[in-house]
Amino acid sequence: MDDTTPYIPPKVWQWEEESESRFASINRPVAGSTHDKELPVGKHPLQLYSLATPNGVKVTMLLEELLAIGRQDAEYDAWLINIGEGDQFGSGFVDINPNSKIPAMVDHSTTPPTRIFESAAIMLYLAEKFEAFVPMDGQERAECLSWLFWQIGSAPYLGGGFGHFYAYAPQKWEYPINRYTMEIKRQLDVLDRNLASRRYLCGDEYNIADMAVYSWYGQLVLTGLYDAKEFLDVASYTNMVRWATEIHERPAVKRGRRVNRASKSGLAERHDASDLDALEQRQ
Ligand SMILES: N[C@@H](CCC(=O)N[C@@H](CS)C(=O)NCC(=O)O)C(=O)O
Repeated sequence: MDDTTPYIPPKVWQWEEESESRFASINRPVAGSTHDKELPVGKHPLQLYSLATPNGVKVTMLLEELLAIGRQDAEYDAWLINIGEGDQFGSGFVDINPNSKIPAMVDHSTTPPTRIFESAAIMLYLAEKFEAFVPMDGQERAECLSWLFWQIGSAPYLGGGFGHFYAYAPQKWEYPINRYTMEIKRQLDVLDRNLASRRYLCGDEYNIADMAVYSWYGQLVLTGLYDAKEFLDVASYTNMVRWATEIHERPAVKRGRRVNRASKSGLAERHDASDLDALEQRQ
């Protein structure tokens, strides 16, 4: 691509395989599987196929929170789906998520087993199954679902928009960076204003909406997702920082963030609570 020549779109777009993008090996304009690969199945009813990105972490946070309140039937196997290697296009994964994105889950406690994809759908499924971390009726439930769906609608501007152009695109282009920075700062202000009078997003109770929003926006302001803390002046969103810090310190959140993370501080796969206990003892 030559930046000095303005791009004139052709009448019909044609796919030219990219070479410069970080995502060149996984970007395709078609759906479906690229190769045959069965998914492994472990000993627990809940089988999670995921990676410790913000979309993956919100589900492992919830599973660890359920275990922390004593729901032993929330024990799960978590298998690593390496999206950089194209595991999301294996036939077994596409069977449980035709959209080829992590996270995806299968609940083998039902006959036939239930497949669930889309992180918020998985969270709602689990929260309803275990009757925890989601209000079951009334205004509280409406508020929780509003913030949960807000996250799903808003985060693509953060990840696919701001994060892509600020951190991953081959060059820093002012137009998209300005456009998405404006939107992300507006979203941070939405959260900050809501949290000015509330301990958690929906009031006094911590629920799946907090987990989902924390995994993107909390990690953005605390851990420096996209290395943009200074650029976005995240410290100025003081209510957000207070809320995110409280969630960040929860033991179950710390455990959930380590699952499906192929690094020294994490576990590529998790098959038992003792896997995380052993990792915590080592560190
Ligand atoms: N709306 C989906 C988004 C999932 C998603 O975008 N997952 C990314 C990782 S964070 C992925 O699997 N990307 C692989 C690809 O695009 O091929 C959800 O919330 O589950």
